[in-house]
Amino acid sequence: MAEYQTLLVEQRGPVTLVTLNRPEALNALNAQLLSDLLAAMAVFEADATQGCAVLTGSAKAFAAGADIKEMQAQGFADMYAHDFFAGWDQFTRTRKPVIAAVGGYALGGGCEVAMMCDFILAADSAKFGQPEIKLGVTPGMGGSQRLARAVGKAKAMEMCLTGRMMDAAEAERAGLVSRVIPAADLVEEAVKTAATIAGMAPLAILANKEMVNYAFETGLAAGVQFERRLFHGLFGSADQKEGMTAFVEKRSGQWRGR
Ligand code: CO8
Repeated sequence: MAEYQTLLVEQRGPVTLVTLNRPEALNALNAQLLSDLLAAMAVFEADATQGCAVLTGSAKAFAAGADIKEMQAQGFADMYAHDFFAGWDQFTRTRKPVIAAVGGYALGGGCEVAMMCDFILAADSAKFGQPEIKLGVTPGMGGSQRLARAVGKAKAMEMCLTGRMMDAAEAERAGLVSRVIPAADLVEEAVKTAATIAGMAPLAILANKEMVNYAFETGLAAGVQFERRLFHGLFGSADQKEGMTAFVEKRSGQWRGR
């Protein structure tokens, strides 16, 4: 496996486990971390043995935000000319599923990266927040948009305007996270969930992810049409024949990814 300055990456069977590893800065997101993560995601995407990834941090922090020390001295011209952090858009274009396993702080950019993943599993210790207002700025990696879509206007607005944190139980009630897990079991449960996904037919994994994401990009009628066309398309795959035949024959499907 490749070595990264800011990440630990391991393969657990069909699951790529990516651990953010800047403990000295509570996994604050800097340019090196973005570059490492995009490189690790490219390897994950290209490896046909890997079906799902888990992105996690430490018990104390998933990530405490974008690196404030890296941004502190930058002016508008620097940020705009270099389109600061636009590379994170590339992370959201990962076609295979990525689960965020969040323990401890997911603040600012940390919360935003968790929301860029396909769903969030939270440790009971997790804390989510968009505290940028306390720094005189706003979310800058999609937080205002994804949080509002996830939890609705009232909570998103309150969190952005006050910077207050949401604990795991509130985040689950609000729909920000899919499940809350005892902190000690978080990573194992996330890897187990990822392995379940990775055991599905590869084309169906891509199609399911693509169509659920489409729900956030378009209106209902266009979304339903998009879903139906992808559904129809899968009837051109060997794995649809295999999956339905396996059901009738009362056995597990043997997927070919085509
Ligand atoms: N950036 C840089 N360093 C950080 C960050 C950060 N976001 N968070 C923590 N650290 C560092 C601290 O400076 C400290 O370093 P040192 O030991 O050298 O002083 C070390 O990590 C440990 O942190 P603390 O001592 O503060 O630990 P505590 O347990 O006392 O507190 C907290 C933990 C509450 C998480 C606290 O560290 C904190 O409030 N961190 C900042 C949270 C924050 O404001 N996040 C938002 C950042 S802005 C942002 O994310 C904008 C995203 C959009 C950018 C997109 C541009 C297009």
